[in-house]
Amino acid sequence: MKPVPAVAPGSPAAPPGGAGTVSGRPVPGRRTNLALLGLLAVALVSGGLAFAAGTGWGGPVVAVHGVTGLGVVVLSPWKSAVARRGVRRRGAGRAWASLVLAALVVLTVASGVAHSLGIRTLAPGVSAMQVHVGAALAAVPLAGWHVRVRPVRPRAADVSRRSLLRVGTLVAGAGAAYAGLEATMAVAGLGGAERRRTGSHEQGTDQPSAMPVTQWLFDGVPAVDASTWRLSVVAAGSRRTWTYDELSGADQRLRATIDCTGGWYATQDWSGVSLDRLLPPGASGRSVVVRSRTGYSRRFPLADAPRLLLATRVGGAPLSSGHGFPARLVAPGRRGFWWVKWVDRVEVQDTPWWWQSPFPPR
Ligand code: HEM
Ligand SMILES: Nc1nc2c(c(=O)[nH]1)N[C@H]1C(S)=C(S)[C@@H](COP(=O)(O)O)O[C@H]1N2
Ligand SMILES: [Mo]
Repeated sequence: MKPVPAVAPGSPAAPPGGAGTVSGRPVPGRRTNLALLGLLAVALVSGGLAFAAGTGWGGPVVAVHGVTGLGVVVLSPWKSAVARRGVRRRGAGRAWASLVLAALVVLTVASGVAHSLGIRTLAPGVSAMQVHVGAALAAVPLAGWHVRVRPVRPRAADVSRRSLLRVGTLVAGAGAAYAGLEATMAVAGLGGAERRRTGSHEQGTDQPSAMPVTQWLFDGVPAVDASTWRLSVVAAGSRRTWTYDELSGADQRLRATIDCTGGWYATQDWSGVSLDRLLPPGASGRSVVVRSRTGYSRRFPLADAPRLLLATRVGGAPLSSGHGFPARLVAPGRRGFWWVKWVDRVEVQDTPWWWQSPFPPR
């Protein structure tokens, strides 16, 4: 056993500003840990909601996400003091899993800020947003374990006026960091200033070929032969099929913005036919499933059918294979993963629209 130097916390021998103190003051570990846990939980939930949100409530959710995420940075001097104290007591060998957790949280925050600043690609084919979400999700089981072995116990006294003031100070600090970052981006003319309220950056508006070809997870681009392709519309116990020529004659136009959770958006002029016009008159049910020939699908409220466009053209020209030829859904106000590509089937069902995985499983 190695002799451990006996330095009592707070004793004159403890270095000012060293482990266990911030600005020479001892750090109350329990409250720091509790605050960090709260921030991480809110950041995780708001991040997930930001992915699900369209344009309506997306703005406030993304702002809450940014503020809590930066709150982690504001709290980090205190947390690192607590952590260094723990490592000193127990030794780094027993803290490795906690150190991996810390590294993942640092990576999550750094890649989130990088994305916001407009640094969107971290390595060839690896976006900042992919790293951001990947690191955050990888941190979840480790954080669960961390809290299990070192439980943070809230106490009744935690809801005192004093601690409310502390939380207020923390939120104000995080809010200032958020506002400061936004202002810096605007002043420095950095890419992040033109972000949409979902946090996405503009890419390829009115230039469909400049718009990224994006798959949710595992889909590949199928080669579809327009002459043999058929769209099946199933409703009210009947099935009707449409050929490409029948469908591409339709010319309902819609200018709409696709906003991918990968962090980009583009506004285009789409044309095609709205789903309600494809359905037989009087088709009843609760939801309409729009399915890709790849098997990818999303379910929508039937009442939305008039506002969902099955597009065959974008910017006046037929869709490219990557963007969904021969037909893809245009779902205004919804995130990109709802915009099903290579559609070959539309079916009205009695199942409620929310009876599906919140994010596509494939
Ligand atoms: C505990 C986990 C997380 C932390 C600590 C965190 C932290 C952050 C931070 C600091 C930013 C930069 C904010 C800014 O500069 O304005 C950010 C941005 C972002 N994060 Fe997270 N995040 C977490 C999890 C997630 C998850 C799970 C998702 C999605 C599923 C997500 C989605 C986003 C998005 C879309 C942005 C861009 C927002 C913008 O540009 O304003 N985050 N995050
Ligand atoms: N069949 C199918 N449709 C899909 C996807 C997919 O993986 N498979 N990805 C969705 C996602 S996440 C986005 S952002 C848009 C991207 O459309 P684009 O490739 O035309 O830009 O398509 C959506 N439609
Ligand atoms: Mo996407």
